[in-house]
Amino acid sequence: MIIREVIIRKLEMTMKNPFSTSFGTMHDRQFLVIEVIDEEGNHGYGEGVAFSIPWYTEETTNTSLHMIRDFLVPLLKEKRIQHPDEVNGIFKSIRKNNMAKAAVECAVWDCWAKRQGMTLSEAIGGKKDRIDVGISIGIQRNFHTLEEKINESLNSGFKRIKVKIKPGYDIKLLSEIRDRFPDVPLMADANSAYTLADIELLKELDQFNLTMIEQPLASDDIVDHASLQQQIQTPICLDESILSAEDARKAIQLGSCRVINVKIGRVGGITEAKRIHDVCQESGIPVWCGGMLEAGIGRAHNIALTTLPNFKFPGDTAGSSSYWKHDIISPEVIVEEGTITVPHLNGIGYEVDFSEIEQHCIERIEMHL
Ligand code: OSB
Ligand code: MG
Repeated sequence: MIIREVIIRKLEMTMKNPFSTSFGTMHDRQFLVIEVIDEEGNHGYGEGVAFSIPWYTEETTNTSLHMIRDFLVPLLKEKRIQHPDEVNGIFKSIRKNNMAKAAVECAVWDCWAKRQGMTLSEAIGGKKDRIDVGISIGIQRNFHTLEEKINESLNSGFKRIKVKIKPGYDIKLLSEIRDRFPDVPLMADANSAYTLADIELLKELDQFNLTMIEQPLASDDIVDHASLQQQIQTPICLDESILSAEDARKAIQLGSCRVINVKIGRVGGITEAKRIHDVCQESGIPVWCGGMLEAGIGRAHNIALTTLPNFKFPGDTAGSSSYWKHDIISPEVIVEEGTITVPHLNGIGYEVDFSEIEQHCIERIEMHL
């Protein structure tokens, strides 16, 4: 396969509900849609999941666009790609910028799967026909609204609830949740809001029977997390700290976590996500698929990845209607009784809805290789 054309689109879509974490609130979601076209005329799609502000990692929508246009796409020129796993190596000379790399790599995966007449799940080596889904609920105005959101989510069948915590919005909140929902599978995500100086508070989390605590300490740390894990019972799940399979291996060796959240964008693509899956599986560490408030194309890649066997916990892969009035794929991603049925169409398994894409497109770049 040779990629002959790449179309980069920047989109902006308003979120149905603003999403708040320990680092800020998002109302509008900017993201990239990468379309690749091979020499036979097959099309593949990937989503650039960086936010417009660099508060989750250092990348932004615009840094991704720059990397893709000026460095990554030129590396694909005249490359004969036998298998999409090769893209990871083709991009190796460019450091980090994982979300930019993943956007292009995911488009190549989709294109290749379609060319082979396979679903993306089959191309990746996944086996499940349906996946379990949880929901991540952002920081709310007060406990009452959070309680309503949790009730709604449980009524729609989500298999676990994740809440965001931050200093001053933690112990009291979790104890209120546990009073009201004693048995719900519950986890908390701090997005790096604490340090080891908060050790006494972090120890108190053990009383809430959380399935795990996600990324309590610094986004680039695995050393303090190891020391924290020794002092608490609740399993630590790393998100921001794990950017590669090498990071996963080191974190596991140090005892920094007992679970890893895999996000395709954060780790630079599907190939690296599979490697992390495998490293974790060999060490008996379960993984689950995180989310980046994606639109449908990113969501479709997440669903395919989650069909790998060591994805053992429900993912943050809620359906389109949890985020958007209208998604950019058809049909939209639907969650029924807390599960998503893996689509049967080739590639990502959903049609791209160009009328929606055109409505939200604020920049378009066409590159002929
Ligand atoms: O840490 O997993 C995170 C949203 C934005 C930035 C970081 C995170 C999140 C979520 C929501 O938790 C994931 C989703 O529903 O897509
Ligand atoms: Mg997280």
